Parts: sequence; structure tokens; C-alpha cells
Amino acid sequence: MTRRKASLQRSQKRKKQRYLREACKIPGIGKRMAEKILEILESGHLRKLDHISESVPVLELFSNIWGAGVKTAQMWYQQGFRTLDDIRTKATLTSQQAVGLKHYTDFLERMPREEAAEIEQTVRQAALALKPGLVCVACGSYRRGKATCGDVDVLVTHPDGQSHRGVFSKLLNSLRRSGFLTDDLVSQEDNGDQQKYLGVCRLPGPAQRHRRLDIIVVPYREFACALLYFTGSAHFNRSMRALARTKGMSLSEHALCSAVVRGPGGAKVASGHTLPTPTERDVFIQLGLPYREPSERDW
Ligand code: DCP
Ligand code: MG
Ligand code: MN
Repeated sequence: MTRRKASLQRSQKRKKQRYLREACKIPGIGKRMAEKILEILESGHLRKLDHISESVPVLELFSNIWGAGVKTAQMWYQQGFRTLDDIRTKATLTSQQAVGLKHYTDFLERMPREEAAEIEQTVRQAALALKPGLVCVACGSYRRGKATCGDVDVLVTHPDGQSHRGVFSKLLNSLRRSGFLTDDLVSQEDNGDQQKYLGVCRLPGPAQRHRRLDIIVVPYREFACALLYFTGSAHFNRSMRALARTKGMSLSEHALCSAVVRGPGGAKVASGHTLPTPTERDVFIQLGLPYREPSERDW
């Protein structure tokens, strides 16, 4: 190498280091982002992007497995997996992802609302066989009146305020024994007084598909707020919660509360208390909103 060429290379390297340092001074730009900026400046091109258009459909294929998010999908892509068969034979799966993969096509398909009604009925019959008076309501997209449902979201409670206790595991066991529940995804026993189950069911009959089923059991005093939450939509819930905050209240799946008031130092000045909401309508009234039917809660 000539001395001239070597000196040119050294000066280019110094220039590159200077650009990197400058880019790093921009707030929010770290070393890795700075290197990308530099690559675009130098070559007019970012090599990393070449692979993006190839990876997008694969990442979508992978993240459609229940329990696998974008991070997991990216990891699998980097490990060289490209097909569901690669995942099945080579990837390390959590038990949830294994269930998701097993029912991959069934879970991607929405069910007609008539089938959701049958699933609700099956849960209700099992619940009533355990304890008369239990209330079972299919919420989610079903209650919002949609023609098709991604899953069935059944809320269970008892108007006497007591008899919901102990129902959760008995109900699940009964539905398991009858063969209706085929796989479990999440069984969360302690969200305050509420219990939540996410799993898989299938109606009896030859051509039936596996369907996602969510069940929550809630104490009757939380019925209205749980019903409102579980009916959604998720976007509607976010709007309602945000509105509650602007009015000095907080809304959750448990209750509508007057918010905790804090002084300038962050110390508690007044603690929040639960506002009475025997029905969904009361939540709207407390928030100063006109009532909206479930079918008007899509956003
Ligand atoms: N929910 C929420 N925030 C989330 C997820 C759910 O507030 N991130 C609430 C509102 C949803 C309800 O729970 O309406 C049920 O959740 P689903 O995921 O079952 O959603 P949907 O029933 O609305 O639609 P889908 O037909 O896809 O099941
Ligand atoms: Mg749903
Ligand atoms: Mn659901």
C-alpha cells in the first residue's frame, strides 16, 4: 500500500469517528442508530433493510402463534427459522406457544356468533349444575353484537355476593371432565377478588374447531365494572379510563374510584374511595356521559 493511500484511509477513519460522535450528540440517537446514519451517508443505502421485506411475512407468520410476540418472532427469524415446520421441529416453545401452534389455523379464524352463543350456553349449563343462580354473560365482541367473534369471553358472578367463591376451579374441572376444555393457556387465580382463565374449548361434534375461551369469575360488587371492562372494546376501555382520570377518578375492571389526591410533595392528601356503580349505566352517569349500548362501544 502506498503511503498516500494509507494516509487517506486514516483520514477517512478519523472523519467517520467524528461523524459518529456528532450523530451521538443528537438526543435519542445512540451508537447503533449513529452507525446506521453513517452507513446511509456513506453508501446511500442501509444493508439491514435489504432483509426486511423478506422477513416481514415470516415475522407475521410466527407472531400469529398465540403466545409469541414480535420479539420471539424476530428471535426465531435470527435463528434461521422460516416456516411453521421449522418452529415445530427446531424452536424452543413455551407451553402456551405449543398450544398456539397446535391450533394455529383454528385460532386465526373467527367464529360465527351463533357458535359463540353455544359456547356461552355450555359454560352456563356447567355453572348452573354447580350452583343455582350463577350469572354467566358472554361479553367481548359477542356482547357488542358482532357477527363473528375471535374468542368467547364469559363473565361469571353470583347475585348473592358470596356464592361465586370456589366456583372458578370447580367450573374449570367440570368443563375439563366433559371434554369441552381441551387446552389451558393461563389460569390466574389472584387478581384481587377476580379470577381469570384463558384456554381452549371445542363443542361436541365431528366438524367442530377449537376455539379460544376466556372466563372470569368476579364478586357481585364488581359486576358492573367487570362487565364494562370485559365487553370492551379495548379501545373504548382506554378512552373511558382516560376520561375518568381527567375527572379525578380512576376506572378499572374492579371499580370506579375517586382518585387518590396527592399534595405537592407527592404525599397522600385524600385516599380514593369506591363510587357506587351497581350497573354499567351508573358508571356512565358518574362520568357525566350519556349511556352507550354495547353495540356502540367499538371505539
Ligand atoms: N380488553 C382490554 N384491553 C386489552 C384486552 C382486552 O380492555 N388489552 C377487554 C376489552 C375487550 C375484552 O377485554 O373487548 C375482551 O378481549 P378480547 O381480546 O376477547 O377482544 P374482543 O372480544 O373485543 O374481540 P375478539 O372478537 O377479537 O375476541
Ligand atoms: Mg373476545
Ligand atoms: Mn378474549
